[in-house]
Amino acid sequence: MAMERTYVMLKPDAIARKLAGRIIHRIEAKGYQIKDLKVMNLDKEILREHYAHVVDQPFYPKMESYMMSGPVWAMVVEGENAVQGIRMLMGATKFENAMPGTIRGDYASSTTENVIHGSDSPENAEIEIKRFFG
Ligand code: DGI
Repeated sequence: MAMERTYVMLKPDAIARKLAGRIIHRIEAKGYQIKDLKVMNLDKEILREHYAHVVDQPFYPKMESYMMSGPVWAMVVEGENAVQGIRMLMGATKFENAMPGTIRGDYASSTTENVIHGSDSPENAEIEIKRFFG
């Protein structure tokens, strides 16, 4: 398996609800390394870029205000097969499909307020790391 980097973001509800430590513990326990981490406040511009694939969806305005409701923790996470591995730790996008034992399954309160982002491919991981870390 290949060493990979992925972009992970703890979303505003995770920070507001003080879940960051518990979520980072799960990432470390799986054997991944946090290579970079910063606290950020996102604006409309970076959100429209990051969520370009859903910007025309009816839920977008609600998601945009949620994503701007407080700081996020942006992270570069490294490990073997880290892109797919983080997606598995995260759980499904849809609230009703996120399995118990996954981060979203255990902590998400809706499909919008779903605690965590992780890149969906190695290619997007590199684009997203550049987007958030320059
Ligand atoms: O990569 P994911 O975050 O799992 O999912 P995605 O890239 O398909 O969608 C990006 C975000 O958009 C997702 O984390 C939450 C939001 N979203 C996606 N589909 C829906 C949604 N929000 C609502 N309310 N309803 C949806 O059907």
